[in-house]
Amino acid sequence: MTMNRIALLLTLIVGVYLAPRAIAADKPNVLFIAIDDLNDWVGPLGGHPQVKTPNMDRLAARGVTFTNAHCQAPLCNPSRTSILTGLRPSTTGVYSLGTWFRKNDKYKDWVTLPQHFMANGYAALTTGKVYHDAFPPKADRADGKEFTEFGYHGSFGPRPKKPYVPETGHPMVDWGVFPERDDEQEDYKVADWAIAHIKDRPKDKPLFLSVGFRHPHVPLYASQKWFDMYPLETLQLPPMLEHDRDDTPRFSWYLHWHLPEPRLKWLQERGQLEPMIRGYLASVSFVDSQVGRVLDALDAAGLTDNTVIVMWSDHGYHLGEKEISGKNTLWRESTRVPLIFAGPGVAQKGVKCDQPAELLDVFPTLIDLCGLTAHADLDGHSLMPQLKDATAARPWPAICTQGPGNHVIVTDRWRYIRYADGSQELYDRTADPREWRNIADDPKYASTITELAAQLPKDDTAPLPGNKTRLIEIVDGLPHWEGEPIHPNDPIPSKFK
Ligand SMILES: [Ca+2]
Repeated sequence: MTMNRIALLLTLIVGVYLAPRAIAADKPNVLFIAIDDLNDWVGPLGGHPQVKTPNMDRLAARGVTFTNAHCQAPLCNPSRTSILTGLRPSTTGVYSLGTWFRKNDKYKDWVTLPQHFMANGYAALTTGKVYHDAFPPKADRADGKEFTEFGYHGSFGPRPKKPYVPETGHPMVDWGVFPERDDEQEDYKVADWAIAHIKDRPKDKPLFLSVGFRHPHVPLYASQKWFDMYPLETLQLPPMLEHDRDDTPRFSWYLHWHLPEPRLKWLQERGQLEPMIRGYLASVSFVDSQVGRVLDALDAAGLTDNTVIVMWSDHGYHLGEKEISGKNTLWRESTRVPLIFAGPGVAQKGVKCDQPAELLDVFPTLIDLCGLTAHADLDGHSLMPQLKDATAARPWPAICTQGPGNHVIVTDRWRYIRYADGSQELYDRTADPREWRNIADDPKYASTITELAAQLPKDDTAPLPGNKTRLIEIVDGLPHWEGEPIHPNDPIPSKFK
């Protein structure tokens, strides 16, 4: 080997070792805020006229809020897996609570969103519930593998000795004033960890900090001051249509067969609808205050101008609409989520974008905003055109999936649902914004349905082996709930009525 060749080789080797740091030095930090079960009841989306979220409001004022953004699954694990892998549930086969996507051989070495940041020279820190609580599995939690560092994980809590509403039959499905002080809340401790690591961040690398809050997931506990913001006497209920489910296919009811969340009738009969809604609003305002503490820490560290912020929720939540509470549906209340971007590269301030958007889009959008290397085969699309011009058309619909073969396609005008048994719903979002009238059987819309159905995901990957919790699928022509067949004349569980 000539001296020239040796010199060239040395240059290449040194270049490879120095490159990530050199490239990363001018990159923005990222604050990735995940919220659990937060529907559109936030100031920027106006889903409830009384909700108070001053911190989300100030974040929205600094960037772009997507008003027609949808999760990829109306349930924690598949939704979070989807945003962090950039792949649909129908691509990975992760539809339920108990499955880790790396059990799919095709994706065992898949580079996730935090790993892609790590590969681009970032320190990827995480605290709270970002993946679903059981994941990554303990064996994969070594620092440097899925994240550079795992911080305070926390849990749902604290909880009173006895539930306030024991008749729900599930200790988590509860609401009331607890604990006495905010700093006793697990979410407060998660915010504390994030704040400490913003102050004491790595000096040689940009920061990707993911922070996952658990409120307003049940149980709906917050201290007194948050409940005081929503007096029962003046509390407004969301608009609801009586017998709203009468024009929906029976298959749609199977999606939340035997779930612990009470139905509207159950709540009304016990005088618990208003207290539950109040608990939800109080929990939203509490979690907003924790978002605010983290935003304040960024300001205090002088990092706000150099930090891309994305705030999202894993899915929505029904509070009486369509006669139920909870998630696990393909209806609007379950799939619509807050999605807000702010920071360098987001030129528009306080702007709303009504184009359909998906949580899947976060991965490619962050790649563009931070100038990372490309990542092949992501299912989403960068929202950079909409961050530059909120009126820029996004040609793709938003698609949410609940179990194999059940999807909703959301466009600017339509919401089309097709279930695994072939039954359908169609709503005209312009004429019927609350989505109360299923017009799928009207022959007038046959060609509309054909066009929308052509956009259904091409893959319907079979569910990965593992826990079937919360999974609905068709086996041998019959709907199965958590692996057990439901016969067409099975009685509806009493809590469902
Ligand atoms: Ca959730």
